[in-house]
Amino acid sequence: MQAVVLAAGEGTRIRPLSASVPKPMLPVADRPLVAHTVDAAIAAGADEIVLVVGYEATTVREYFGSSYRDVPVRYAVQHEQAGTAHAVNVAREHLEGPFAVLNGDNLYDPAAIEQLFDASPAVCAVEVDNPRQYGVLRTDDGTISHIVEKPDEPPTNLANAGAYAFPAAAREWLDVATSERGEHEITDVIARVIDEYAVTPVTTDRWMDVGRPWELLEANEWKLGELERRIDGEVSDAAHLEGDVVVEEGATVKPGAVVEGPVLIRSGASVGPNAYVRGATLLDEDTSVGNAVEIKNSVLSSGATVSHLSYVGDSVLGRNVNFGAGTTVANLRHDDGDVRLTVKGRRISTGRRKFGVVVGDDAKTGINSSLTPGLTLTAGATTNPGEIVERDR
Ligand code: TTP
Repeated sequence: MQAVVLAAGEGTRIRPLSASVPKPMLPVADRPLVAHTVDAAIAAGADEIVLVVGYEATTVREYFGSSYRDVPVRYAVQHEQAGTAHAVNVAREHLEGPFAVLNGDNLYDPAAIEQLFDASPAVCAVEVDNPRQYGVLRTDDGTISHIVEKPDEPPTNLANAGAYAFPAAAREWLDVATSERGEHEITDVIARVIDEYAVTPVTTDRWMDVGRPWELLEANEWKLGELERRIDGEVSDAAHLEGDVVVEEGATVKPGAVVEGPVLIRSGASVGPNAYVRGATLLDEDTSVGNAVEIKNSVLSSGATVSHLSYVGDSVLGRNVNFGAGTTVANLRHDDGDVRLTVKGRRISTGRRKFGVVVGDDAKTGINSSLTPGLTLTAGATTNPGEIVERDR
């Protein structure tokens, strides 16, 4: 079966992390988010991957090339984000038989994708507490009888988990009308498939839609939690590694460092003397953690540097970010309330009591900067030495 993977979105809600990297290419453990989706499709038996790309498409093309894990990869370019059905429709010329469609910014349980392929035609479903925010499915006698997008009165709490196995005939049903939201939505394609076929719901317990910065942290918590201890890099005898820690070849851990898994230290990364790194933390390629720095439950994207005597907790740092010595991130509010973050100009709750900061690529902090919980620094932003930074910049 061919698998169409939707990776054309910019990820406006995850700005500034998507300033120059499309959301599907943001790091989740040892690979980009979308590579987890592609890997799940390949493990389920996909014989060809069709990637729908748009925003910053080159990054996606460079990663996957024309063949990935010996499976051919083709590309379809969506020039404007006109909706999920529109995205699949631009891949139409590549489709030759039954096909699957997966969201490139969702994390799936690979076992569920395998079941989905086996049960085709089928739709992946997940039980949620807040069905009003999703496409909601109704089932009768073990098949899906109805799908409705973001209903005021959801018929069930079974949400569409953004993974579908369609019959070949669906290729002709992709050109759907514009919805009330002004998009060509895949929900309307699914509705047609439900009308014409018995469509199986494949329920999954574990699924994530990565839309906002803290969800990238949560995606890493999930995938780093699956690590198994492996030490291929250079670790000092005087360092202490506990639990599921992976040190890739070409990474170094200096004397006195304490690393408590799950932690992934990727190739070219270095953990300085007396540093304390604790889970779930990703130190991506060529990152540098200085002397006596503490990093907790955070993502340091490739090339990021945190200089000596700094603290970073529950935060996401973009590529080549540079924290000056003594930079301290606060990740807890005095009132113990959930930390709020700016998403598309609005302050919204992360739902997390502990959350630090989101820092765009190439931003730099001056020495002894103090950063308050829920702060966003845009790509290339700077702070002054000794500054207390309470407002986004
Ligand atoms: P969304 O999360 O709705 O859009 P997005 O990824 O651009 O993020 P944001 O809302 O923060 O701007 O998209 C769901 C999936 O479908 C995602 O994998 C991107 C993909 N998509 C396309 O490929 N083309 C489209 O026209 C749309 C709307 C989505």
